[in-house]
Amino acid sequence: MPSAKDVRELAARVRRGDRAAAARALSIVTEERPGHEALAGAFFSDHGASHTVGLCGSPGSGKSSLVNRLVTRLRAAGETVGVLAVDPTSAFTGGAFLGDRMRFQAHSLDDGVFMRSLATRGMMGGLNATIFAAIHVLEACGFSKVLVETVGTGQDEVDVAEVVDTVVCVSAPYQGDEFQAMKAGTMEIGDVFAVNKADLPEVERAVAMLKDALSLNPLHDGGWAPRIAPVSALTGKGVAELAADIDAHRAHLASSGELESRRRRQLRRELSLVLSRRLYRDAMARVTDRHIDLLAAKKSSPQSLGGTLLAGRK
Ligand SMILES: Nc1nc2c(ncn2[C@@H]2O[C@H](COP(=O)(O)OP(=O)(O)O)[C@@H](O)[C@H]2O)c(=O)[nH]1
Ligand SMILES: [Mg+2]
Repeated sequence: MPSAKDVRELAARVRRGDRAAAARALSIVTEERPGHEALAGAFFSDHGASHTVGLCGSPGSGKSSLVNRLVTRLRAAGETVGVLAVDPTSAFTGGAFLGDRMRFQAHSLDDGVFMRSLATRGMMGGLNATIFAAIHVLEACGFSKVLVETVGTGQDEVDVAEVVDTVVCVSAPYQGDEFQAMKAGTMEIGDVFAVNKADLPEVERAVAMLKDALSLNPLHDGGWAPRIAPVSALTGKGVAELAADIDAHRAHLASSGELESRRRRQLRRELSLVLSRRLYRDAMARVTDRHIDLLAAKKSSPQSLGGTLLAGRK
């Protein structure tokens, strides 16, 4: 168990921009190693320091390839970028194209970029409760943008829209993704819809279908009309426009007052996750054989005992 002093020192190193310290802090909070709660608590005050952007979509839609391209673009615009990929499959091998791999290598040598794959237990490409602390570590480390790549299955413990400021839904033609998107409820959460692989034919049809589907949706809170961005991570075409749409959404959040409500929603969710874990753990720690005896003898019910245990009574 790290001491309070260890936690303070590690947090201070991360705040000075120390990448090795950030990597260590990320491992502790995402793998829930001893001391993770104290450490996550130490980073909490950095909530809101970065513009957080989630990229979600089916495996194979090209999220990692797009992240690679976006990082290049953001760096050229003077931003620093932290990336968390919750990706059970490809992680950051850099993608299939030679260009992808070269870009990835360039990023790994760049001090203004930090990429970390969180292919940890129980995460099938969806987010879990540790994502908030992981983001705060990168915020503390000073990155102006934090990108979160996640499949977003709709059945995750945590929904990407509860976690980030801007949600980018990534789809690609030929995947039937247009339909999937509508089914999984991503139509409601996307602020920007990136239709990737625009170098392939069929992209126009995919864009038209998305437009149709979106026209049925009311505007988002604060009056934002979701944007559709055809893009090719292969050729780079449309990446600048996609980056501009992401920034336009951020500007809209600030000017409409919606940023504050999204951030409050993030805080509420983060608190609820901490509460549910703690309540469960604390109540379970009070369970003894005597409780099971009561249940076996039908002298109590799990519902009634549950209430007693939650109230802290034995
Ligand atoms: N033609 C084409 N292929 C792409 C494009 N972007 C990604 N791909 C390919 O699609 C596959 C999946 O890409 P990846 O970035 O790993 O997708 P992810 O699973 O969503 O992260 C890889 O073989 C990529 O090379 C694109 O813009 N055009
Ligand atoms: Mg990926």
